[in-house]
Amino acid sequence: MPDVIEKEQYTSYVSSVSRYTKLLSQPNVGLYNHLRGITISHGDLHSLSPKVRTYVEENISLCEPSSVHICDGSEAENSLLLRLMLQQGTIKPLPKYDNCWLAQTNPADVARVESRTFICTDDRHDTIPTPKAGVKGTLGNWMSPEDMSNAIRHRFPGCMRGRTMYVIPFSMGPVGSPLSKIGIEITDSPYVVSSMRIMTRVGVPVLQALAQGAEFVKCLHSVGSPQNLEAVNHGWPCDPERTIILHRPEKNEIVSYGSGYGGNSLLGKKCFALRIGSTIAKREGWLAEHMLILGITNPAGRKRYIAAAFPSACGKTNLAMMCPSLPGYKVECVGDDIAWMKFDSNGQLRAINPENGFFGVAPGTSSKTNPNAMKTVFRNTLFTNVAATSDGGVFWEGLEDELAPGVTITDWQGKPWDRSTPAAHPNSRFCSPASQCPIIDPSWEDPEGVPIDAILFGGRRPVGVPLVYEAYNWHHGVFIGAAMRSESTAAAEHKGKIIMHDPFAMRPFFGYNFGHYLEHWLNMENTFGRKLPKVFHVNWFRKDAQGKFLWPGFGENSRVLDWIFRRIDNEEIAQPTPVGYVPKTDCLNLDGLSETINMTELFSLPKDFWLQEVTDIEQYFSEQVGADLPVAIAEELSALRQRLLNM
Ligand code: OXD
Ligand code: MN
Repeated sequence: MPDVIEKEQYTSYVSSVSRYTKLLSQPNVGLYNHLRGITISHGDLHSLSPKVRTYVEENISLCEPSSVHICDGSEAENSLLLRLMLQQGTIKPLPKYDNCWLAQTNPADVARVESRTFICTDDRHDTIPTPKAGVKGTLGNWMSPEDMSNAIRHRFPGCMRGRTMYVIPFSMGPVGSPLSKIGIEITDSPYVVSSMRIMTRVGVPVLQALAQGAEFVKCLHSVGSPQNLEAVNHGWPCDPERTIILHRPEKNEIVSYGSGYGGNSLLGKKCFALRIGSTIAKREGWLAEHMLILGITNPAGRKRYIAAAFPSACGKTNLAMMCPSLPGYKVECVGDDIAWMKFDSNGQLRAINPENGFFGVAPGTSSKTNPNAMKTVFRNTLFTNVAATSDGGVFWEGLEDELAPGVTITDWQGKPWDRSTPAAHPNSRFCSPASQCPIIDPSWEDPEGVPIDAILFGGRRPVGVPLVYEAYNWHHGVFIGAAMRSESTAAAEHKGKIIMHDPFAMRPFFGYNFGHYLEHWLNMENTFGRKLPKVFHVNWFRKDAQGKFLWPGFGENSRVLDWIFRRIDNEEIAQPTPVGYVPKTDCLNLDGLSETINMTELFSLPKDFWLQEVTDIEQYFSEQVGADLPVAIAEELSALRQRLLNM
């Protein structure tokens, strides 16, 4: 799709960006570069560090764009991109709000595509454990570097012909933090540039760090040039039939082709911060995890930070932005999806949120479930695949009570909504700056990170799994993470509601062999003087025999956080069970709760269920992890079975 922004708009934009021009002299702006007659429409290739320049030039040669735009992350640049996307039909304005936009994707490009996501290493075993003969591995997909090169050769040559290549310098984490890392994303999608500007820190300080020789992760993305032209609809170019997402940990390199959907195209997020991030973390001795980070202050004014891993679309954003119902408690949000955590020299685990925004699931978000998200997302937000209202706003399932009277709804595919199908796609998203969250934590950008005192694992478990339990020790905690299971959701391409194993909520995001990942976690306790966080498992989703939730969830989850807070302080409010410590009778604060809770059912441990759970986990470990399962984890499983048998 050709770019049709007027030349004058570019010229006035470029001349308006004075702070930027200090860094990047402009001899090439509007002129032809020696590389295949490419126009450098913004920025100066020659001012880039040699390493960055080589990377960019190699990809210019490969993708053959007609022009190159080196991004500065400025407002002016973003306005230009928004105008371009409006012209191309990628976005529509949402006049009801301030600077909000709606993108509707090709219906074939709505979620992450795990089956087309690969980690590329010389040795397959570095990437995935060997599954049992005849069993399909589910802990990632491996590809050889040769096949990766072939996959690139079959897709990328000339894929940006007639279009602009954007070069996005970005930082995961506050620029300059010892915990942060830099990336460069090359893309042909203005939607990706605008979204990356929200989700990461883009711009001049990153270019300056690069000019001083900072290392960077290479991220190449193209929406592709579909062979089937019908795949280009509504201004959403993509190539679903040939979509592929490749990671080469050895070279800190990501290559993504064919999809514009965020999880596949905003390469700082899942591809860098989790997959490549976890491999860097393994090498450097830290943890890159699929976790929210929240700060919680108790009525006495003491503050603690907690990280929590739940699978995609299981309420991480809701918990991270919770309004506690328990009087005197305050929750503040550091991040809702990813945590990079490292022990400091005092043995304290510290975490940063490497992201700069929220790419949250819209359906289910409402003033009832997440008032803080509702106060975050109606400014400076790029919505994707939500429904539109006739008064210039958005709609999704869960907002029924907040609809202005008389408005009509257009569904996520642009058709009048007839209520027979969801108005918004179940994986529709908001992409909003984190700084807009009314409860953003004052330390959310602290370069040292925040101190983590507890790690929570959890998922959607309608049956058998109690509201909360605490691990006996670090090994037991790692086992609980390894044994995590959850009902499937819409964030990936899976169909139906099945209970899936999702260890550490990382199953789609491991950058290396899960068995080695478990060793890495277990080894965290091997350095003298470390203060290991306590580990818990939570489940807000248990149902009774009639299918009704046993626990009200949302703000009431503060009661569980209160118990966890007090356990961090070693209060004697826990009793042992076969699965771990649970609250002693009357030690979970239910004061003021309007509904009656069936605590016996909520905390019951049906023996048959749990013995079956142990059998399922054992089968999973043996089929999927095999010889790579650390002995310590197998021992934890046996110990759990023994405790259940003695129950
Ligand atoms: C996400 C996901 O988008 O986990 O955060 O899929
Ligand atoms: Mn996620």
